[in-house]
Amino acid sequence: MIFGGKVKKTIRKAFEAFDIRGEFDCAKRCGNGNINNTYHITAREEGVLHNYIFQRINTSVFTEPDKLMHNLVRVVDHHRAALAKSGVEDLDKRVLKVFKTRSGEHFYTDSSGNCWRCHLFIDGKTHESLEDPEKLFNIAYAYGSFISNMEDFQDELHETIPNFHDGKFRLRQLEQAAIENRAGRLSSVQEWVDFVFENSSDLVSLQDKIETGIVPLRITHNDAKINNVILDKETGRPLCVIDLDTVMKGSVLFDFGDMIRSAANTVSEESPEQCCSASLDIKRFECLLEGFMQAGGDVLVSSEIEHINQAVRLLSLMIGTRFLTDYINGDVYFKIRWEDHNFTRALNNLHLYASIKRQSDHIDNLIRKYTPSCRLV
Ligand code: GN1
Ligand code: MG
Repeated sequence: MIFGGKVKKTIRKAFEAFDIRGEFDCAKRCGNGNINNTYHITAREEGVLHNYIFQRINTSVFTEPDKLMHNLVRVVDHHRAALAKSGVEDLDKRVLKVFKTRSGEHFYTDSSGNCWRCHLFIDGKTHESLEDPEKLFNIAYAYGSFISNMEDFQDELHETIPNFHDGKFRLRQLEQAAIENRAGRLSSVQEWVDFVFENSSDLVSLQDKIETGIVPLRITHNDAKINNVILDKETGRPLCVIDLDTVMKGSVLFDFGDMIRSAANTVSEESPEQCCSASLDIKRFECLLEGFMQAGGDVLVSSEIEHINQAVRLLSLMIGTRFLTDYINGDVYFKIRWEDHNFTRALNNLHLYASIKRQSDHIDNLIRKYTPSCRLV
């Protein structure tokens, strides 16, 4: 979608605040984020086109954009240095290049209080759903490499969203939403609220393991969805991991689980028609497991490997719970495009969760297949 009028004016103003090349040409909405708004902007300079990504940060969700940008810049600098050291040449395609404003900040606040950031556009392809084994492997390889690259990261990162992947917290949020029933929708979704509570041990147990130190924390991506890896348009090789807003302390299991729930589901999270048939495609699971282990397996410790299966259950149930909670609350967190959108997303992930549970033995066998025997407990 190309914009005119007021939106264009606002974006143009944001563009002019940044220390970047070219004269503003046009802005198109892009990406499918549930939180921030993303625009592809082209600018002209003596017949040459420059391409940028502008994002309006959702400050109801990311309440401290300065801390968010602090994290982002540290993380991209670290990745850039690591890639340069290993001889990678096309660095601007392999890691986000973040621009500053003319006054030297990493984000710009406009007159309405909106926060904007800008980075170089990477010409590649992202996917919402894939069956191609090689591309799935590549996406997982990118996330495995991300974890492995962050192993020697020394800086402290801010917690951009507290309790983000804390299953106990997400359960309490659902409980609170059900008590308040603010949008009057509870009775229509009661059976699914009951479903989450019947399965609540899967929301709680990994968090217990984290709290008792059995499962370690490290720096993780925390939004390892299928569409957050840019692949090369021609070759399908992984170029760049994007959407670094929630890179902070977490468990690698969150990333693995998020990757599986978003990339091995037979139905897209956004699909209203087939959400009841959402299920785990074990073939896609295997490609993803192989790619992730190949790139990141060496840095995983036994207690992480031991809980992979649990993590796959946790992340599908947790996001299903988050969508259900938001639906009951009247859609206050995730952007929606139709009335029952959040319920669709919840149903989709809760059906996926049920399917993951049914295939637990199969999942365990595959985890054993791709884990070096010395790491199995
Ligand atoms: C949100 O906006 P997007 O798609 O990058 C959410 C993730 C969810 C995802 C569900 C900050 O991410 O946690 O997994 O939607 N991000 C935030 O598709 O809440
Ligand atoms: Mg995100």
